[in-house]
Amino acid sequence: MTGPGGGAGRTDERKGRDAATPLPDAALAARVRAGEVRALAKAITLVESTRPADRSTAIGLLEAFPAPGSGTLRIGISGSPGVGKSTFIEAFGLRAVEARHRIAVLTIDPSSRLAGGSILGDKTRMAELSQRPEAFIRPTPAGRTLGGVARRTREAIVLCEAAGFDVVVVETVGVGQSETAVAGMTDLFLLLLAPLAGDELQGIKRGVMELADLVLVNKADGAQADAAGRTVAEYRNALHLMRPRTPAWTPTVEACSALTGSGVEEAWQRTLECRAALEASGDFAARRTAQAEEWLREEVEAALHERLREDPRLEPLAARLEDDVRAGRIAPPAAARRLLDAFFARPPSDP
Ligand SMILES: Nc1nc2c(ncn2[C@@H]2O[C@H](COP(=O)(O)OP(=O)(O)O)[C@@H](O)[C@H]2O)c(=O)[nH]1
Ligand SMILES: [Mg+2]
Repeated sequence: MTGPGGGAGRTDERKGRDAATPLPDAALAARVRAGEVRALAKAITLVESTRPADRSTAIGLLEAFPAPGSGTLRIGISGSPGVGKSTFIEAFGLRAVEARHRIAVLTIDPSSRLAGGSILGDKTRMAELSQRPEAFIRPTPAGRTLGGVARRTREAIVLCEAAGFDVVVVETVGVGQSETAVAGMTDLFLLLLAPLAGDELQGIKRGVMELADLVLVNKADGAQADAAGRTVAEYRNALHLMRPRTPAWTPTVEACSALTGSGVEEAWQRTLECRAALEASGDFAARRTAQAEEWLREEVEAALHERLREDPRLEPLAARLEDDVRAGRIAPPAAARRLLDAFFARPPSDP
């Protein structure tokens, strides 16, 4: 698929150029579909771009993949910074590759604004995996808003799948609402925890536990091995009291060590079992449908918001209304209504 020929890609590219209305994204789509990793990286850069002109091209590109991801598995992995997510994904990913999967890893770190730090860290944590031709590792720079990150990550997932990566892992730091966002765009959610120091359950929010299909207590090695065992027991008890996401699958809690590799095979097996159970019950298809619906809703809301914000004809009115709100001359809801009325009375023409 990724062979030097890239034959299919080149043919399509030529076809695209000969067509009456040659689209630059048609060529790119063909190269993505041919599994060209450089084209995939370029496509993801395109969908991440905040330039309005790039957005149109990105949408054109995504139109090539309207029904993404049949036969693929999207795994969300979350946990506190330093719990060992990247180290775990290295071991887990190599196991997936061994089972002849092609794995893409998208890392989101909403806590780091600066590109660089965590990205370099991830590359070194996934040193072996990142060298494998069957793996693709891509850090997602933190956007201005979590919603923005999630939107682009959905698009990156689709592009990875189109390029033939049948396992897509989305790694996110467990802060704020990032777990909920990631659980909403993946099929299966894996929560990584650290061994407990005392008897107290960690400050893990109940809502996050309820999202988890698999819970792994990492760093079950050396001096922390015993604590990890106790932690597993505690979380098993805690999970008993919660309602599982679906009757088809009872979330599992197990210990592992991403560093030594112990428990990683079990985690891979549990992943396959979970997938099989969700597929048999219809939950897998239902989660995919929910992902698409949620994506559509998010996209409508976000795109509407963007258009409103970027419409130059609204600027004078918006500035005036902001002044009026600041001066207490108009109530904010009334000002918002006036702005929206003006926007919808004069819809921006499509470029
Ligand atoms: N002892 C031990 N250390 C680990 C394990 N997994 C990760 N670490 C270490 O924990 C630190 C953070 O790991 P990293 O994978 O970057 O965590 P992330 O922030 O969750 O992605 C690194 O120094 C790892 O070597 C493990 O299973 N056992
Ligand atoms: Mg990491």
